[in-house]
Amino acid sequence: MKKIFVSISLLAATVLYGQKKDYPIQGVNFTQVKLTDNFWLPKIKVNHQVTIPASFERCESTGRVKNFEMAATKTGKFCTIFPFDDTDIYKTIEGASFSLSLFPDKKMETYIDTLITKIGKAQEPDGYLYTPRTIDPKNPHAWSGLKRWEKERDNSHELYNAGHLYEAAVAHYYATGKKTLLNIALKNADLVCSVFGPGKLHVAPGHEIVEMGLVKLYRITGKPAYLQTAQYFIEERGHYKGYDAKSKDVWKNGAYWQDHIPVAQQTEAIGHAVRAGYLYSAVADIAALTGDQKYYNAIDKIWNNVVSKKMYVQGGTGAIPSGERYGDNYELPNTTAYNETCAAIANVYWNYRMFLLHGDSKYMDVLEKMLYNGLISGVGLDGKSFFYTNAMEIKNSFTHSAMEPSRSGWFDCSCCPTNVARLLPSVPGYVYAQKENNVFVNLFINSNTTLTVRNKPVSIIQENNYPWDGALKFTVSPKSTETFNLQIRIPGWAKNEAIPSNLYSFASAVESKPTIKVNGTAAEYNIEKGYAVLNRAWKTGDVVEVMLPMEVRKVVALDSIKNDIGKVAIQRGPLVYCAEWADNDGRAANILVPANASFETEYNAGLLNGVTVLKSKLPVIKIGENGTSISTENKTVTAIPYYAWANRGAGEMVVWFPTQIKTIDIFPREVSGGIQLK
Ligand code: FUB
Ligand code: ZN
Repeated sequence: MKKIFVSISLLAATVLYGQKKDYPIQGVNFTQVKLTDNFWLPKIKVNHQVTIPASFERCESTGRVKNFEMAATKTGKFCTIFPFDDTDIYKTIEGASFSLSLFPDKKMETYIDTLITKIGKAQEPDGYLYTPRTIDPKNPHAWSGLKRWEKERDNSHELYNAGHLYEAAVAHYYATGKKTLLNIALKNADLVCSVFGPGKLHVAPGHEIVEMGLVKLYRITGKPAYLQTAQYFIEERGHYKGYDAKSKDVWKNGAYWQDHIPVAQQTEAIGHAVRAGYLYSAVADIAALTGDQKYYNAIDKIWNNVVSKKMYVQGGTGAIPSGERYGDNYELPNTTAYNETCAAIANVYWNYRMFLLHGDSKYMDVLEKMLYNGLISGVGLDGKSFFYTNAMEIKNSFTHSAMEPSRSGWFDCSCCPTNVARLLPSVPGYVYAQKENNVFVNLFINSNTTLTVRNKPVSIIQENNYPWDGALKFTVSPKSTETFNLQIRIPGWAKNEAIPSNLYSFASAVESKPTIKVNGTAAEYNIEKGYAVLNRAWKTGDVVEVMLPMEVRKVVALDSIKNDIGKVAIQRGPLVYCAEWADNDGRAANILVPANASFETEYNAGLLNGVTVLKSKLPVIKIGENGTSISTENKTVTAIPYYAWANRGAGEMVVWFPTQIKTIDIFPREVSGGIQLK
């Protein structure tokens, strides 16, 4: 299979169009990093073997594919629920394309070809591609409006569908070298660029992603219109006609769509969390490609706001079910936490771009937090059961109707499963990055890669047992001796920092510090922007050993988060832990973790595909049989990594543990409209 690397097309764009500005740091393409590990590689294989085929199957069985067939012949009636259902096919093609680069699969490739043929036939002659209208233009989907684009600002999702089409097309082109989907995307993008812009139609897209997609098309083609239109869509925000500056209601003031004030003036993450994450990613792209300082300022401020006031301890964002949106500062309720899986994915895209802009490890710390916790919790170990929302707490009494105590194979609005399908195979692309003679090591995953440093091949082999163990080994082999900086991320959690802000902190500091050896001898290094910078003339076979202390840590929240007062969360390495009913006699909401509690670690290969569990003898609340008395008894409690919960049926789960009886919430009834768990 032909593989085309991002760097080649970037180079082409630079040479052809003289474009100079870009991210100062360049990512290392995911195809260059061959994973050999026991954590990510099995997940990515399950994604290839189970998730992607299951998603395609659901796209067929629910009528999503049929919508394209009907659009081709302009007969029938749009037969699924949402006007963005086309995107499930695009996202699965994107995931499958990434995956094909890792696991060549003729059958999957051929199937994608048949889908692309159907997509092409559904495209109107001028490039318009949107089955909810094309099937029967006189009777479009109720959200679509009678005229093209007239409801884009609201909910038609025409440009959202376009954005996912572009993302899929670019992935497919890179993976296969085929231009079939790319040509469809370019035709659509040309239409979009001809319709929207100064002196043309004005709109702030109702659901962002078209901006990121256009930037990717720009990178491939170097065509300025794509970049200009992406920038234009960002600049269109903040001119919402219904804007009511006094209203705190995100529906009335435009904030749900991040359209309340111009992006350059935005300082707070607001509104629908997935929309926000895609917007902030695109703003980073535009900041990098234009060098415009106002965009740097805006996303830096928004990032600080999220990380210091709006992020759950497992990296989740978008706390509020109504509107799937960010809450106010410090509004992070546990019983009703929404935390859409797509929001975590959008934030991975955003944090990665922030790292490429600034070269600071704090962005990768946050990315790692989301990746290992609140993102992969969205997919079951079987690869075919998903969470749309990622709960922070499930109690045996009642839970909010928006909270999911158990996973589902698909949803009417199935954005999350197909988003997971595209994110997972791209994980190898987050391991390394480069800037001139600096090689950044961001993620610790067993892998082999060959990079080009100063025009010479340098191979790096990673060997570790991460995230279970903090011992990391890197074998660095330049073809011949070469001097460069190996910059290894020293995670915040290994330096007594729970998150790069004061929102969460470790209850007590640990003495042990990360250590680094080169060829067996303690290494000299500087810390720059969170990276240990090892500068030397590297020789073939040089071995770097890093030891990251992996004590079990108690995490406390700033008192401003009312819901976490008097409670602790548990973290070890990058993993946040939870207690689940299945390991604790059917309950978890009755567990106390007093200040002096300590945990033992135990690797259990047979549990949840192999996990390190934490064990401790802890007081557990017991309610007397007559229901009029309570007492505590000491029991051995087991905590599992948060990402692995809900793989053994529905029941209680807790992330934030009360430290004393006075902070335990024995039978919360705070929410109406709940569902009864068995
Ligand atoms: O609107 C398209 C997708 O559906 C959003 O990103 C999700 O939050 C869901 O509402
Ligand atoms: Zn989603």
